Amino acid sequence: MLSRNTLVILCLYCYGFASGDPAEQSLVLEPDSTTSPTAETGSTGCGCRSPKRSGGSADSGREPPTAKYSAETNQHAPQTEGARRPEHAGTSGEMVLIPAGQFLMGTDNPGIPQDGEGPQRRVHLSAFLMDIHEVSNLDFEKFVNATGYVTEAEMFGDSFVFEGLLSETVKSQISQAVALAPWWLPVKGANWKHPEGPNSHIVDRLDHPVLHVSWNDATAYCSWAGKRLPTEAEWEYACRGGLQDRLFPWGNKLNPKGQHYANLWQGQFPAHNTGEDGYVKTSPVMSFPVNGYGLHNMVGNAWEWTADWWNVHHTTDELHNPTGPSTGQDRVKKGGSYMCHKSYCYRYRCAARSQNTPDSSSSNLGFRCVSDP
Ligand SMILES: [Ca+2]
Ligand SMILES: [Ca+2]
Repeated sequence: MLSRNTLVILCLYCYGFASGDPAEQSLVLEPDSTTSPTAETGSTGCGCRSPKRSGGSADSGREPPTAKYSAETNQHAPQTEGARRPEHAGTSGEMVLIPAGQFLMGTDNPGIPQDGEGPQRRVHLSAFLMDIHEVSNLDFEKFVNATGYVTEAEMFGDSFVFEGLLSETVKSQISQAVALAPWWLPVKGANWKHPEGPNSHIVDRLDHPVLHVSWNDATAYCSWAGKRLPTEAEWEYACRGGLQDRLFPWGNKLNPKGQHYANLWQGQFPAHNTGEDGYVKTSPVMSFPVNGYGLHNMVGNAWEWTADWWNVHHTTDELHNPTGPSTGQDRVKKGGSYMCHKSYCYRYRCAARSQNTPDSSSSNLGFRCVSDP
């Protein structure tokens, strides 16, 4: 049986978190060894200090999609498209070929240096296939129906949920919180089928990313589907969509021509999310414009597990198909989520990264799979 009560990272939504077996659950905050307190300029103490770059430099020159992505247009968008198109939502769902090539992984201008975003180094990759969207609730439901799989959150009996998603009734039943990230609450009965606890359901969001899945759960799903989790290098290469040295999958401007390209947080975190991009929670996995490789939501919406162990020190040697450290305690996750705001968690960049223990789960963490062609 896996033990996951060993780690609760300093800033849960930025870094990682774990809840323990109810019988022995104790949320213990540990100093984040990867974070230098002196590097903090914000008040969060979570390693999410404001980045050095404004992200306003020249964009890629790639033609932006013509559709305007805003709260208004997204509310009228076919938000159940993924759920109504089983060819995209099942385990035989659409994948896209990511061509073999080389790219510059990481950055020499890290927004969050202690995360090990740098140094920039050249990486060569073989071609691979990647899911065009995050694994949806409907995808995961097919897996569970076919195999009887029980997720770790279900076995442990709880998972972490962002306070802003919870009803007053649920919140009133919770006495624990995480001191330095009080917006994360351990909710009994929260799991992929009940994202905000027992009284919540996924029936109205089958085309949204599955949440509350651990790295172990994600690995099990991908294996069942004849796929695997992407390495961090594969994920980042795919995120960049063929562009070189850009912040985001579409370029350097967060909102080109005033349009939203990802499901992030607008407003003041954690008190107020304006939902200017159309969503205050997750969005359908097929929402927002695709990047140059045809991939949706590589940044934002749900964080995505990768196969690699976490490490913040990287060689500058040119590597071919790197698979990360051979051992570790945490696994790498990429892309940020709908909870990311520049002031607290500037991690919705391709070079950004964070980590969780492999048995952790939460209301903003999902995954997608890759396979070899
Ligand atoms: Ca949003
Ligand atoms: Ca994502």
